[in-house]
Amino acid sequence: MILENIIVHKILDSRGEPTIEVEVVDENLNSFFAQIPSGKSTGKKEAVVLSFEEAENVLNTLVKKEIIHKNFSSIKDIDSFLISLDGTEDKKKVGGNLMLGISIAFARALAAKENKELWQVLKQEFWGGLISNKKPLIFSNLINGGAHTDNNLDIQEYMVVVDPKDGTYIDCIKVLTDFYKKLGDLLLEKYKLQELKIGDEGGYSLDFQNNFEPIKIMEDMINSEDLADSFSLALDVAASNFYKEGKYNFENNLISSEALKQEFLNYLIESKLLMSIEDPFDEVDFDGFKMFNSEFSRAWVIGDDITVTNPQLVEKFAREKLINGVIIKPNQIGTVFETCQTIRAAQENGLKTIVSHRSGETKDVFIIHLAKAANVDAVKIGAPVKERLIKFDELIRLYD
Ligand code: 2PG
Ligand code: MG
Repeated sequence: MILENIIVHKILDSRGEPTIEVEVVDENLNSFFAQIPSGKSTGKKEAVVLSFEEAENVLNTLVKKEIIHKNFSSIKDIDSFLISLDGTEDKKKVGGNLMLGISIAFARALAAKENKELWQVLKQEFWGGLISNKKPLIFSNLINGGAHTDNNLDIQEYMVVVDPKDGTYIDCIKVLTDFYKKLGDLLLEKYKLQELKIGDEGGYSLDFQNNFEPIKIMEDMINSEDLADSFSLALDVAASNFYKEGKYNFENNLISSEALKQEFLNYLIESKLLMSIEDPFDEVDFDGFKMFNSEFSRAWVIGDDITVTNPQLVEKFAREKLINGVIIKPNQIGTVFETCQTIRAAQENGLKTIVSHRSGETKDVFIIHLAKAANVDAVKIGAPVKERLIKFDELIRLYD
């Protein structure tokens, strides 16, 4: 596969922040695009994000002359080339966002050339084309807190987890959307509000009595709507955002890792439907993760900031039993090849895999294709509103 040109465009993400879109042009002068999302609560070891101006400069002065008119036979081929061209640990020279944009747009060009869907090309190259019909669970963030809004919740995300079981996504997304609306009505009434604010990922944002209350409200609603068969609950604590010098600033108290663990233990006792907790501790609080993961076998203990979609870190923390599941975000690592390597490392080490959006999203549906190709356990895609709907629609198109 030979590229004739690569162009970078400046676009806005769902938060209205600038991000990049990469366009690659193939031998027949057809264009293929990739839009790159951005995170607000980021892990310290994520690939470096270049501004549009920096990305444009490095593309025109370095990357283009090395890549254009060269033949690349696979995604791994072009990604390995980009990785060595960059030559840094954190991809600061070429930029994780620019590299990922080229990588995804190239994969789309390859799929078009082979007359295949994007997910088929990914599956063929990284999973040997094995057929499977596993339908991922949907993690949908309905109440926002932490860095994604300005209410009093320390915990960043309160998600419902929807299991499509043997049904279609179109049906279960309809049930999810109704649930989301009813939850909004309930919150308006309960707190006597005129309107509800919305956080970065489309979830409701208001003040609560404490960090457990949203879990309780959603659990009661799942039970009263008779949905406990297919709905459960998950949290993304994103604990790095309230960790300072060895303590957690939780509900306005500075508490230890042990005390925070106790808090989550209580949640798991009081909520029968809570099944997954992401980033319960700071990304350097390895003891916290280890204690939690060994004591609470009932819950998925998910790494995100601690693993940053890095295959070595995922393997290390899986072996040391710090986590039993992992978030996969392509822009944390910066290439499709490494993202797929990370998923494979997770699968080989028996971890649950959740392919995830970012809080600053775009129209790009790459993660849904990745989820299908890799046969992952879950997709995390925010509330069923606004820009996030595009990903729900792609789920319906690819699976139903
Ligand atoms: C997270 C994500 C997505 P951000 O922490 O898991 O929900 O947020 O993109 O801000 O890192
Ligand atoms: Mg997270």
